[in-house]
Amino acid sequence: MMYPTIPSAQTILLYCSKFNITDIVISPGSRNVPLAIGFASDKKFNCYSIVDERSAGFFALGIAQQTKVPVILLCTSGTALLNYAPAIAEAYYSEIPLIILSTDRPIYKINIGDGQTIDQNKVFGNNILSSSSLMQDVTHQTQAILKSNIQKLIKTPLDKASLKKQQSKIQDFNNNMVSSSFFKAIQSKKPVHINVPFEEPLYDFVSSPSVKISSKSLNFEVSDQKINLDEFKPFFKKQSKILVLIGCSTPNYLSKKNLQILADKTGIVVLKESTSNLNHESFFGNIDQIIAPIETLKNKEAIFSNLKPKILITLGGMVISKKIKQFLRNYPPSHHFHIGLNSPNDTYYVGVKHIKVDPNLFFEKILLQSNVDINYKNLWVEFSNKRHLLHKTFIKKAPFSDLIVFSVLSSKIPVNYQLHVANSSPIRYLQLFKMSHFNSVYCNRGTSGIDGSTSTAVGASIVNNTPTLLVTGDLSFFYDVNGLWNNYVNSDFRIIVINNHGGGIFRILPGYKENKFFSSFIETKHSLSAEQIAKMHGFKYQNKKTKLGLRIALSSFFKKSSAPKILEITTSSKLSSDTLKNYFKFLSRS
Ligand SMILES: Cc1ncc(C[n+]2csc(CCOP(=O)(O)OP(=O)(O)O)c2C)c(N)n1
Repeated sequence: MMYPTIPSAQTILLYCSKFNITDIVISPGSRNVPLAIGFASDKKFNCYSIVDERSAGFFALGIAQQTKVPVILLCTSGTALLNYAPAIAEAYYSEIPLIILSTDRPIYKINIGDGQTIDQNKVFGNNILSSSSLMQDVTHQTQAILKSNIQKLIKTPLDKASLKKQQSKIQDFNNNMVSSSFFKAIQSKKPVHINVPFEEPLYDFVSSPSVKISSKSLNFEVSDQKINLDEFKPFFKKQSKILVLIGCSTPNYLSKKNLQILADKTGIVVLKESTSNLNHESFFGNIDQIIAPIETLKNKEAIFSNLKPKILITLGGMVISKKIKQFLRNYPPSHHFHIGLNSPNDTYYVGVKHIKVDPNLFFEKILLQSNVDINYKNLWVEFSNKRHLLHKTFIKKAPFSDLIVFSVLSSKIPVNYQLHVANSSPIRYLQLFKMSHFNSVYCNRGTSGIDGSTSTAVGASIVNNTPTLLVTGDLSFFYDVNGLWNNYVNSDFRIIVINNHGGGIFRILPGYKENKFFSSFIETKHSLSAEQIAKMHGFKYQNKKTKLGLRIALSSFFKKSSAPKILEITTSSKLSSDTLKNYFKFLSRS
């Protein structure tokens, strides 16, 4: 192992070892050489090299999304750091832990005309859990510091003993800052930023560290005991309409036993989304399919009032369906409890109460003994069954369009694949199909960006144990094409690009009206294809334009191959939006 001679660089490396943070995504530069080579020279670190920092940010997010352990992002000084911003915001709102290490010039070289410098402090504003800067070591290049010393980094007059004392204070400060930032990222599952100033030379290394970090171990245990669950029991005593809504979550968020309890407890209505990753056939998985048609009915007030829950329980993260948000805002529950260690959102404006415990504990101690109105679920079943039959009838006759692409995909994606879906219409279309056999669906819903889906999927694919499929729209795909510019795309990686030549979502969002500016500035129509990109990055490529063609392509698409594959499906955005509108009209039939 090569330890940089700079004490603060050693400190970071030692704390990474101590906290077992081993995935390191490095973007090239000069200022970050001490850390980049320090990490790369130690076998315990898995180092990944990615040039484009925007892509590197999402790649790291993909890894941490799977492992739930912070991933280090390391970059040089200047604008490099700013390119992490989209991934950091996504990580912050999706509660995924990242540790951003930006290396910097010493403070006396900033804003004086030195190259590649910006003010790197707190650049992510409020979209990050914490931002801090380490103190510059005064024993490294003492003479260079003294030459400027405007900021009085070194107190003079100076002798050996005083320098040692000053450095010891700096070491304590840095130990504290690094360990507390790491602790926050691990504990809160959110991103943190540490800015680290280094003076040159940057290429000096030794074989063992000279700094000492604190040997104190930190307690990461979350104490459930502090929460008195009994105080919530009265809410669940009276016969109640209870609705559980599961947002973005992971497959094992609830134990199998509790999932079964939730399904069997007659009367509790469970709504889930594609990204909930908690499945049971008695859960309602196609929220928009149930709710959207009701909105057009004459007696919608009466129906929605009956479907309105008394108690809303939310689990997991972000909810995708706009329809459920509208419904619960217009017909608010009396109580909203958010269960789990992640942050609650007062999405429905009723004053969410956060029960910060492992959901399994809540289910065993409270929900098992709750008193549920058994007719409530029957009402949901009635609506759901009816819409499902209409859905099937419509799909049989519908023309080849984005909706039909998802209908075919929903039954053809092998269960052993991990599925990553881009924003925004792909994930919304997917929600219309029963995917209850599928337990591994991910989408960047923290901030719903189209800027990092490919990079995230590639990052996730290198740590999950299954093959990975990314389903994306054309704009999202072209936006994040640098997600393929790295050496980590496995041969079993698959991409399906649904190319409707622009942002098809804008034709299906409520309020859309065609006008002469729409095509250029909103839909951003284009005639690009993924073919040359596939060629450039060594992917096998096919393009299909019909349902039969798609079926034929899918029959071999998932088979093992020596290279990754892209399947581009060309659809018409006008026909697709018309078909979706007709679909919801058809579902509204009484
Ligand atoms: C970084 C970012 N910029 C802009 C948007 C707004 N936006 C949402 S969806 C979308 C279009 C996506 O188009 P495409 O990927 O082709 O999928 P389609 O809607 O056609 O299915 C845009 C621009 C966003 N979500 N994120």
